[in-house]
Amino acid sequence: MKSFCSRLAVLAVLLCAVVPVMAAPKVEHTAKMHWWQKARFGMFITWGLYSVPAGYWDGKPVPGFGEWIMNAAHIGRQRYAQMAKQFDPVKFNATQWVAIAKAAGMKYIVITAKHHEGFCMFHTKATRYNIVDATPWHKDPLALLAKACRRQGVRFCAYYSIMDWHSRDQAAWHPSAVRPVYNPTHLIAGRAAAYTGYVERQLREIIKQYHPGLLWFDGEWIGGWTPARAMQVYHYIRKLDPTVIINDRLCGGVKWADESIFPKVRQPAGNYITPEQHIPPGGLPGYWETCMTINNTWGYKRGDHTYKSVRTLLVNLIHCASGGGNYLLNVGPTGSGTIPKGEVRRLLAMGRWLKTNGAAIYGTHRSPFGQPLTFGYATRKKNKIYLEVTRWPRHGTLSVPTAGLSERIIRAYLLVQPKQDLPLRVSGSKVLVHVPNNAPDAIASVVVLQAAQGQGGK
Ligand code: H79
Repeated sequence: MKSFCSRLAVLAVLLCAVVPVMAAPKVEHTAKMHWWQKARFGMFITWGLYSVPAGYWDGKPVPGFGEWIMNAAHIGRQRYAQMAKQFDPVKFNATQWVAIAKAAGMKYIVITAKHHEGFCMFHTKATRYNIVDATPWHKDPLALLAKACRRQGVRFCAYYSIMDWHSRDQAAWHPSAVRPVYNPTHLIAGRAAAYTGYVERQLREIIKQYHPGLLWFDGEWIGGWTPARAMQVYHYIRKLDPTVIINDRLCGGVKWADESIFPKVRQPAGNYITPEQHIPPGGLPGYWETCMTINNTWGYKRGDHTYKSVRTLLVNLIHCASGGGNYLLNVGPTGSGTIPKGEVRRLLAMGRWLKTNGAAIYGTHRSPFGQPLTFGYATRKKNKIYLEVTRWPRHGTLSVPTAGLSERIIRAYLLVQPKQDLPLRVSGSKVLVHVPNNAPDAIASVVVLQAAQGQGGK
């Protein structure tokens, strides 16, 4: 929507004005990010009114993401809002949702408090357009999930869209009684302060009522959402709770497409960078998290069974960890309140792998090898280097290019057999590890290299 030049201009503004103000003191930032960085794997939950039509409107399938149906099917505000009366997710079970995340090895959940559609999935006094007041269900899923998270030791977090297709303070891109196109909306002249106030009231409720570990903003590209407005909200949040982590999408103008220029900024506008639907091959410097769909939609679409395989999902998680980033994997619960079986099944399979191989993922740092590895990926924790081998060698020798390593490798073993040394020898700039002929795991087997104590590493 914006040209590269105008984005560069925005970046220049950010560098000069926003960055020094937004950047938290280094030590505090590091401490605040600690739980999140260790977590490595989270669950995105995209749930809202759009889960009711589930990708169909007037009996016809609507192309695009399920949660974009209001925009894609050109549904008028009033007609769309009528769906609240049919939203009765009686099968919703917060304990079970959190248990699924936990069994998948996910350490945090991020649920849509309000998506672009503008419907609030929590009890708010700022509008009646919320799940407690406007649906026959009358319950607050965010309250129930926050409680279940606390009980099960999973971090509760919330997603919040700045773009709001229902808001009277925002005008549709193409307002029309018959064929509205909402995206991108713009703030109506003279209403920006009112909308910012609305956002602040809701964030205050979210922070006070549910104590989220992080706020995941989105939809910040709307017209009139200036860096100054974003800053105001940013400081408002920090005053309420300085420990809340904030992603990089609160500030208008900088989009996820700008990763190529982000590394040049010491501190992005927010606490971490959010690539969407792709994994930067060699990772990124600093804090980052790839969010991704498990099929081809975020919000539930009936009949979308285009699920990624367990192998793809696990390799994605490993790929993120090896680049020093998190993987935020999405589920799209149905209008009746269940997480689709095909999604649950895949998550549980990931959890089984993590149960035996989690040491290679949680609390690790990016690969110490300055290059891609032919056999898979690497992560590290202190003096241990984990090799997640997705292409097991056929002839019993794993060849590790150690040229970039400053340390000597003194021992190797399989993560699942920690007491049994694997023979190793140095050959030129490589360490050759003698491994069994058969891979211990069909998808990714972890070989641990132990480096000599006291050298390098974190
Ligand atoms: O919540 C998920 C998405 O709904 C939201 N971000 C993730 C986390 C998101 N908002 N915008 N985008 C993602 C960019 C994608 C825009 C698209 Fe479209 C929506 C592509 C197809 C539908 C609008 C219509 C832009 C292009 C056509």
